[in-house]
Amino acid sequence: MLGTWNFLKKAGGDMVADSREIRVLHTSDWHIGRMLFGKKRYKEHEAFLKWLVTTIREREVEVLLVAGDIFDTNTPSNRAQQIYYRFLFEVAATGCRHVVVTGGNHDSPTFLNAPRELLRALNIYVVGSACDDPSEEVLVLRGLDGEPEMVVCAVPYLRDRDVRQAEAGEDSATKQQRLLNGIREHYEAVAQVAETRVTEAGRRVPVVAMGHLFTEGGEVTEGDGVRELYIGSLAQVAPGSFPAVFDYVALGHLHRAQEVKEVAARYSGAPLAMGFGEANRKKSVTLLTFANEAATPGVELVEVPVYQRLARVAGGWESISRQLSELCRSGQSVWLDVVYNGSELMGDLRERLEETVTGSALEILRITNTRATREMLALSAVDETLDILKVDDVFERCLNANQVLDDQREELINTYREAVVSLEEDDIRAE
Ligand SMILES: [Mn+2]
Repeated sequence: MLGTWNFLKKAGGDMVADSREIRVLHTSDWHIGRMLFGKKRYKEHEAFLKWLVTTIREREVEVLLVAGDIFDTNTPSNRAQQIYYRFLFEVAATGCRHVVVTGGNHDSPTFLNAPRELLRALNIYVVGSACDDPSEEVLVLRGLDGEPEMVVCAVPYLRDRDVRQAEAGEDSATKQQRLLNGIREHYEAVAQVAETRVTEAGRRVPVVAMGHLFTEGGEVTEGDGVRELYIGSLAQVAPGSFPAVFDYVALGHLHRAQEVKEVAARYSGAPLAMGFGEANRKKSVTLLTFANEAATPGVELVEVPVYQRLARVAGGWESISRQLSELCRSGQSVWLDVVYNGSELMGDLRERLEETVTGSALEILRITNTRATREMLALSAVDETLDILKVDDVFERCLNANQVLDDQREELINTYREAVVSLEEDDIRAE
């Protein structure tokens, strides 16, 4: 189906100037291939992308922007790849004329970029990683008549090495400040190219930038896979860093849908709940309408259906068993996170829970027995939780709880630190 603008343009020349309108759908953070406590989520991704194709058709979307974290890992499984390519194939058959995909911190830039020439033939543009020449990130989208209809600055996740020269001996605050300066300069460079493209177009066309980054004041949720990355980090971009030429900035990286204060920028949020902390949060994609000469687009959040219900059940045993019975009666398939925090020390918690849900559509993915954890770690204060302890503290509590002798500790601590460092390196590689 043709978009309004093109339809009218075909219908009669005079109407064009007053009726130009372009509909853009902004989404991000699909994380195809992501698991939740060992459960695969392919079915949810398939259902979401099927729904997305239908939504693109029904809402007559002309431009689709996917702002990073298409995949959950830099080595997507065959099934994850199949889901992605099938979606691109299906979307290419709709009225959506342009698809822009940028890399996120979870994506492999080389993996995303590999088929870019082929995808280009389907009007799918892929920018997996930052380009040396900023003009390569600036796309001029053209209507069916060949005239420019929108300029997109397809900026992917900017890695340290993309924007900053490492210098010996710099401390972490300096390093982060340089990274932020580098990000700002990168956006200024693409904005400059975008302005030139608008001038060349000879009339006002919307300029939309993309990004995969953390802006100051952004909100994250426990267990959503983002918060943990930024503990103790200063690497948050000030919203004022975005050049004024951008009519809208389509962001990814934060998994909660939100607007950025002071500027026309939004996070579309992840379409699936990323963890149990998001169990009751509504998920959406962002539908933008750029009408006539108006600089700021109309924004509508289109709610994504829930394909797998998640629930967190917390409390003492009485409360947990009551909540579970209610969920059982609903007959719905529910994945559960059970947090036992009753006063009674319950050694057979797992058995009791399994017994309660047997034969129902409920499935328990995680059980936390805070009482037992507290005892094991010998937490000194009642309000001391794992969240506020550093990794080294946790291990020290563990050594204490197991009454490990002093002369054995040094070697154990060293081994533990090696394990932690290698995990962190895996995370860096996963970026
Ligand atoms: Mn993400």
